[in-house]
Amino acid sequence: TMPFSVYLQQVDPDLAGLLSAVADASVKLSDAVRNAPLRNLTGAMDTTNVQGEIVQKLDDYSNQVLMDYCKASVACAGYLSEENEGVTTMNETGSLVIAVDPLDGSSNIDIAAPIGTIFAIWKRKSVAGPILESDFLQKGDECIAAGYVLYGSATMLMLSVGKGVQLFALNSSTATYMSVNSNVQLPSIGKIYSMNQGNLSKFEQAAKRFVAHCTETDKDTSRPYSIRYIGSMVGDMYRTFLKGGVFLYPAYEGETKGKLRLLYECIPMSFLAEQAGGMGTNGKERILSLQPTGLHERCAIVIGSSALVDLYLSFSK
Ligand code: P6P
Repeated sequence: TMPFSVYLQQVDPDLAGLLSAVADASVKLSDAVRNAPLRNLTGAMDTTNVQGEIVQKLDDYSNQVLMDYCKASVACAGYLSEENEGVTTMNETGSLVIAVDPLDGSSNIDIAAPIGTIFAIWKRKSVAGPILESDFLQKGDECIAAGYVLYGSATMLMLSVGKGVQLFALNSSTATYMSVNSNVQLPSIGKIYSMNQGNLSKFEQAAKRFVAHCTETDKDTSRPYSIRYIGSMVGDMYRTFLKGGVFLYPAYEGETKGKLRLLYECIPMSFLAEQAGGMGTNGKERILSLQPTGLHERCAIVIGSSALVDLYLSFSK
């Protein structure tokens, strides 16, 4: 099968350089995640991030590694991460900006559950020089590439450069990603829903109606569906791409935003979902059409098999 480096030969050189840097960083993170307990990399630091969340040691380490690798990629002009308050200039002559969740699902680090790195890449809007916040406040429809790395039972890289979705598996003995699927298709139907149902009473009405639908007994439509929830978006989304189903973190009643982050969680996952034939919405409209107004802006998300997302949208009317 094709090594990632051969796949990158068909990609625009600037973008290929940055994707190669992110892939190389993820090889390092995969090793760190799997050996964290023995390297004093589990547990929390005595700091909190811009969200007021306690920073896990591995969160900070992952962010540092990704910043180093992006800095070394001359095409990368700017870096945004959940772990950093503002935007960081990388190379003033670079043409690209990257928004990253360095280690999503870090509450799962200490219980050895799947976690991952999520990223989205845009062309900078400013001509050159120090990067600006406005370089990152771009719609998902303007995104030129997005992907994630899952540190699960295997380390998997799923990405798109706008020509469908490709999937690679890490060969840890050669530290090489090898192609395993050149055209990932998110199944249009599914029998799995994925949400923190503990919050159901707080979620908007459409979520309550959707869960009632999923849990109703109806043999003709294979209901009740199954619930699968890891509490780590990358793990829940990887299953959704392969098995179909829908992942939901809806808005609370009376609110429009959800818990997850628009720029470095919801947009990259929605970019991939649409490229794979699925849908990514906030329960009312396409996530890729939303105009971000804040770097760490939150967003509701209902994403996965088009039949299930459409059903949710019908409950939102
Ligand atoms: P809850 C992890 O902290 C995360 O950002 C996503 O990876 C995950 O899907 C979600 O939050 C879990 O949130 O409220 O169910 O614990």
